[in-house]
Amino acid sequence: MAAAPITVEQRTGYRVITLNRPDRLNAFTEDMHLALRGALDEAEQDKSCRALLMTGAGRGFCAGQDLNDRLAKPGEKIVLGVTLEQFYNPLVLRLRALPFPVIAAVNGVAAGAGANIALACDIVLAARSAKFIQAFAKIGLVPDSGGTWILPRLVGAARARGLALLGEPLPAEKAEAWGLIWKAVDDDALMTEAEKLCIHFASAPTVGLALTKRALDAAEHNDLATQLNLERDFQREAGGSPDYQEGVRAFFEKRAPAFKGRQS
Ligand code: LHQ
Repeated sequence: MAAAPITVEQRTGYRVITLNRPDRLNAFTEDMHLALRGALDEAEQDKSCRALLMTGAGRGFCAGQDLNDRLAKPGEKIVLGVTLEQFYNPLVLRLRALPFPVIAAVNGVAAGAGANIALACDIVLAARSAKFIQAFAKIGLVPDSGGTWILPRLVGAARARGLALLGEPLPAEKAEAWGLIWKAVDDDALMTEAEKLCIHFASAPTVGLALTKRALDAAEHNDLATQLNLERDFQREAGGSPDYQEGVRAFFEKRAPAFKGRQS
């Protein structure tokens, strides 16, 4: 029997999803997409889940689309747009919209859609030996899974163009220096550092953090006046949450807050 394309571990307050096709550097197949979609549904439905950690099994994070799955046989026409519409586009939007922080622990190479799915996560940690490759340029494709949207926003126009048009590997430390990712860490510290973040988020004021994610995404297309109005509305909502009351009380009582997160 073939191994499951992803594994899911439930920890206290968070879940770990591991892409699990190590012999193909965790390249995506339809089965993997469907399994991941199901795992994200379950994480979102579980109100005790307050963070998600995504990583890859073996030496790679994800090599993007499994090219065997999308190879046209003679006389056959493969319409790649359909694959994006059915699988990659909803996945990227879903990761951004999840009501808790999503952490990518990039343990090795992240190429093609694999790189851009990592970059769609809220906080990207990478092992020092990992690299990010906009591999599309090497096979006649266009950066997808949000690559053309997120790259210029993270690293600026000049670097985005260089990365997208050349498809050269960008090592983790340079990715950090360029602002593409949050941090590069020693390989053997990657999972501990990523788990530390999840443990932090597992007792954080999740409702406020979810609103923060939405506000930052909305800021990508709003003008200042619209964004100020959105901040006002979200602050009203956050300010009405039990976690805000608890945060302020704990501050004055000089103790650690006991936030309830999504269950409050
Ligand atoms: C793979 C793959 C792979 C299958 C490594 N597929 N087997 C969306 C919508 C629809 C269609 C098209 O695409 C998209 C989005 C995309 O993601 S397009 C971009 C697809 N990805 C790529 O073009 C990357 C292809 N892979 C590579 O360039 C290299 O494998 C990298 C640079 C990632 C890693 O290089 P190495 O560390 O030297 O490893 P390797 O090349 O030896 O790979 C290990 C094995 O994994 C190998 O199989 P083998 O049987 O020889 O051991 C590869 O064939 C297999 N593999 N990526 N995407």
